[in-house]
Amino acid sequence: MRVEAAILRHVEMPLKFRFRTSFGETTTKSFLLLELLSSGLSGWGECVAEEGPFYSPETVGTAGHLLERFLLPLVVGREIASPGEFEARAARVRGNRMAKAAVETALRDLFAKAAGVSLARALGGTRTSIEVGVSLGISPTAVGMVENVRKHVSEGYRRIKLKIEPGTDVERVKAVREAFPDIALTVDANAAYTLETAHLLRALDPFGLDYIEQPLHHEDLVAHAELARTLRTPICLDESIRSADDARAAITLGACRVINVKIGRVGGHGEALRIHEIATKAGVPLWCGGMLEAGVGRAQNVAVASLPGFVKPGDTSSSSRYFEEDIVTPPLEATNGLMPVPTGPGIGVEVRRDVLDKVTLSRKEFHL
Ligand code: NPQ
Ligand code: MG
Repeated sequence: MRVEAAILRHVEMPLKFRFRTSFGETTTKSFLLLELLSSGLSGWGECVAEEGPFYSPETVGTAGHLLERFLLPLVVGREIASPGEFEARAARVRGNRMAKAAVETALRDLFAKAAGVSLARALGGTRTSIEVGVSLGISPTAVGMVENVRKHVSEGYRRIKLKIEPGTDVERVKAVREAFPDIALTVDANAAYTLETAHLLRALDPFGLDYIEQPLHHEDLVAHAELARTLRTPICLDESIRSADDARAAITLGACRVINVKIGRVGGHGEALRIHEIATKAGVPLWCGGMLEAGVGRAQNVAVASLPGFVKPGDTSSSSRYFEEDIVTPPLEATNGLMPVPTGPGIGVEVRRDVLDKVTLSRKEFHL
């Protein structure tokens, strides 16, 4: 097919809550939204890079630069036979995976729409609904944390993940576990610990966590392997896994027993599928992470999470938890911790252009 034009929007949406992690706090979601046009169809990709380089080195600004200068010229005004052909053309661009994923996911949506199939099925997804959990930010008090957990347990979410940082970690986990002895509970450190502070992580072993997510520095697989030998709780890697090669290395080293897949972090669905193959063969369970996505990115997540290797509840909770009004319809909503996988063509949800216009800060069009 021929991609006739691209529209790149910078969008900002207020969040319904303050989200605090070990690396910072946010109250708005700012992101790039890419629309690729071909023969009357629109393919949509949401770039998950944030304003600041704190979760990942990429930002809204760097991704905009990469898209405009290096990535969109690889597709706009050109024939392209498959999303894989974009990956091949973009292979000489190093890193910048979130920027690449914006194009790759938009192409996946476009090709699935052209074929009249859902993106979930085009990727090899088999589930009709996916199990979802929630990721809860660090609250000022243990009591507040327990109340937040209570709310989401009562809504039926299948797993509760607590963001943690050194100092409040053991107290918070202990309080939540005592209030809810039987829930599936995990923690996410976003790389806030070192081997020197790892005794705090070992102190979490008695609480029966399903896993500890990304405890150590994102570039240190060997340290994670070392930590794993002193912990009973499995380690799940998020930031450290940027590619299928990283996944293979981490599994081989014993650095993790669970992997969080984020499409943006790994550069698109193609790389996510390769991680899926490696992890499935190795018996490593996967789940789909989240980046506080609006409707387009959330639908892209639901599609990949419908693959058979995604066996643990992911972070793709209801859109209405995050936003008063989402940019897609129907909104992606979980009931009793189950999110239905859309069956319509492509991502299976429609972009609401009236809502999108209200939250668009700027817009650029690209033609040949
Ligand atoms: C994680 N997400 O798994 C991330 C990190 C994260 C849902 O826990 C703005 C945009 C703020 C994306 C904060 C969840 C963010 C963000 C944290 C992603 O590690
Ligand atoms: Mg994480």
